[in-house]
Amino acid sequence: MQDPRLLELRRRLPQLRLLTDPADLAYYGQDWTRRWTPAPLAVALPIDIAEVQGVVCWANEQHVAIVPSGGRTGLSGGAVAANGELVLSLTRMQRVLEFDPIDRLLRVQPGLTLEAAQTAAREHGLIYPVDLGSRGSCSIGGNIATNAGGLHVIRHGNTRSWIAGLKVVTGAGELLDLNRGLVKDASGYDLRQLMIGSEGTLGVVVEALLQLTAPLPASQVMLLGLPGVDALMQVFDLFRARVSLQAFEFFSDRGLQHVLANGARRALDGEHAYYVVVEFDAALAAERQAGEEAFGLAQQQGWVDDGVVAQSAAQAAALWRLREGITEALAPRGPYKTDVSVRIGALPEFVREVQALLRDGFPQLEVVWFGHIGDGNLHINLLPPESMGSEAFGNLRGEVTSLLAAALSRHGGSISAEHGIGLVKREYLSSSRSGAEIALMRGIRASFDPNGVLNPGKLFTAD
Ligand code: S2G
Ligand code: ZN
Repeated sequence: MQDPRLLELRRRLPQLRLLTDPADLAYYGQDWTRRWTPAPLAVALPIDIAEVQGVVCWANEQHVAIVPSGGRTGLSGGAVAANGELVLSLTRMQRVLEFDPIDRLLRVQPGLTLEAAQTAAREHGLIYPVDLGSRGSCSIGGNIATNAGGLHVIRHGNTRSWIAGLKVVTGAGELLDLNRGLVKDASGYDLRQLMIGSEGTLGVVVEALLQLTAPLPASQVMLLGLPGVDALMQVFDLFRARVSLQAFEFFSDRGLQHVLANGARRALDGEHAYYVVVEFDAALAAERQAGEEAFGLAQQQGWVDDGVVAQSAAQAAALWRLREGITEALAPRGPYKTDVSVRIGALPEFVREVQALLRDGFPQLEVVWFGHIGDGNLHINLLPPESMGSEAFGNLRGEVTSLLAAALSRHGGSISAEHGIGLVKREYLSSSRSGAEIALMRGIRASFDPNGVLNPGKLFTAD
């Protein structure tokens, strides 16, 4: 460790764990995007808020960029350190600090995994209702930085609905204690909400107050096979009107084929254009009956060709694996992943339009559709043919994204629904946000991080 800047950091914070071993730099310098060669200056693993503040103050004086880092499960490059930044990993700060039974608040450190937070909530007979497939490795701090959504947004909303308070260290090194668990506070701008989804560019999350809630009632899970995209919306509208939805997730037959090839068991005979996993409240016999009536009505209308109702928790889990297993099943093919949103009502027209554009423009790419119908959020994953080299596919990625961005602009949609902008989509930010909005966002960023040390190059093009 000869870099004088690191020697200065070591002098200031003699207890700070600081890694410079090449293997550590590689491990901590990347997230799930795998498109950039990790090349951080070093990795700092603070143990408390004081060390975080010390590192940020050092970074301002030494003009070193910082990449805040949690579980590094991001899909937009938000936690990538490829330009000599210092990775500020919060993984050593992963304790549950306190539970308040009256406010039903869990005070946690940012490095706590989502799964550990869910477990801690259950120990108090409550739930923390955000849920993602990456629950075992994603961190609460990272969920907050990207306003993570996941599988139950239709019932519980995104992460921002469940953060009752936040402690953050700003880019200037100030410690802010935001909202402090208040249900109501009309004393000016809600800086807590501004922080949520800011992708580590406004502040480093160093503590969070998670709002817990009563567990969901017993549920029923169905897998339905649908003939086409219009049926998707008809079935969604029908079930939404008749049962209390907990989740409504869809995937295309191509998605199912990959999950089956990856070892999942087929649950429905025949081939269907789309599949839906629908989960709804079913504690009462009347609720179960309403679900079965909805299923029967959808079949009568020709919106559902076939379906299966899970008869046990194990079978429900097996049906969910068909949806949750898509990311893992596609990973070996190095897909180009997208995460777009349009208004729910615009989905059928948007899907048809983009399907035609992709079919006509990129017939060589395999297209897998899946996502969260109830949130208007689609994950279109594009797989290159085995014969296509990474450079050729890289060029196509840009063309596909430009096509998608133009289609989204026509539908008033967003280039990023839940994964964030990070590095992957910063060139396309203007397809979803106006010049005036981007200028205001840059101004806000300059207020919280006057020297631009926090995650420079993320969210915005050249700072
Ligand atoms: C999902 C996970 C990441 C992906 O499964 O809902 O957000 O696009 C995605 O594979
Ligand atoms: Zn998703």
